[in-house]
Amino acid sequence: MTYVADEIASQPESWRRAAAHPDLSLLPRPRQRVAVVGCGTSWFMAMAYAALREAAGHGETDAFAASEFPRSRTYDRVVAITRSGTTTEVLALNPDTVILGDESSPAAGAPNVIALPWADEKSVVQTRFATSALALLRASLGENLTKAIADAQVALTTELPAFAEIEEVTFLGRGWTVGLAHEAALKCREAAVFWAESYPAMDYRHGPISVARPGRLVWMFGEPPAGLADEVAATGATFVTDDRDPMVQLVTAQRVAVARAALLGVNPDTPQHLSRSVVLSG
Ligand code: F1P
Repeated sequence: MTYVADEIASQPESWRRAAAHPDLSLLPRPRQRVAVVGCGTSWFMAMAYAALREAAGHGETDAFAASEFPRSRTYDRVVAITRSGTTTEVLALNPDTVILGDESSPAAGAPNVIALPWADEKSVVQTRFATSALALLRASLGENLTKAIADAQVALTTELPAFAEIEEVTFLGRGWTVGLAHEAALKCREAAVFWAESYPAMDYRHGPISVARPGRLVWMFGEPPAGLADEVAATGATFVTDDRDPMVQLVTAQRVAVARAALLGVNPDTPQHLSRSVVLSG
């Protein structure tokens, strides 16, 4: 068993704890104008939350890679998602609110800290912390995650689709699931050195569909746009989707990444060229 496999398996219980977090009141209030920032996986969770918060009518919410934050803009609140609490670009923004894994890190000095120490991970690649942060954020918007948590438990042991012959995967999303699609593709690249792309589903038609062909997979998180399944099928690529909660679909994608790593003889706990936290010097 790898660390990452253990962490994937502990997600349902971690989501349950996150959804009942006592510090949800530290998050921005409705109508506040909010920027949510992070790096890598944490940025993709920020994207998902921003889309959900705005769609729920809680106010304008933008997501940025911390390195690309537009400093000329004014926000009521800047929320950072960071597992390590040491990522250089995140700390440079002095966020007022931090959703944090490691409570002993510099980010714990922010004015509002929502800590999920139980969701912190040994792995370099993130699974449990990221999805638990998103579970917390979804709960803060009033979502009931009971069914998603039960379905995630089932998803941990469901037989995986036979992807051994697949040479490439493209993940697609719409609205808040665009961030999940980016995260699923990153998991394949990080954990398995397995090439995967990701796009907003409607934009997939505007170019990326050109590389669809037999032996390649197109995997939609959430409800597909009308006609897309047929358009992909016509290319010979395999179109995959289901009606489970998209965070549950992500659990399956995480397991596929780990299974793919095993198939390729790659250790998902030691991704090449990547460290647990990217700390820049100078
Ligand atoms: C985020 C990050 C990711 C990277 C890897 C390690 O750090 O550096 O960018 O993909 O998973 O973590 P953090 O700010 O959430 O600790």
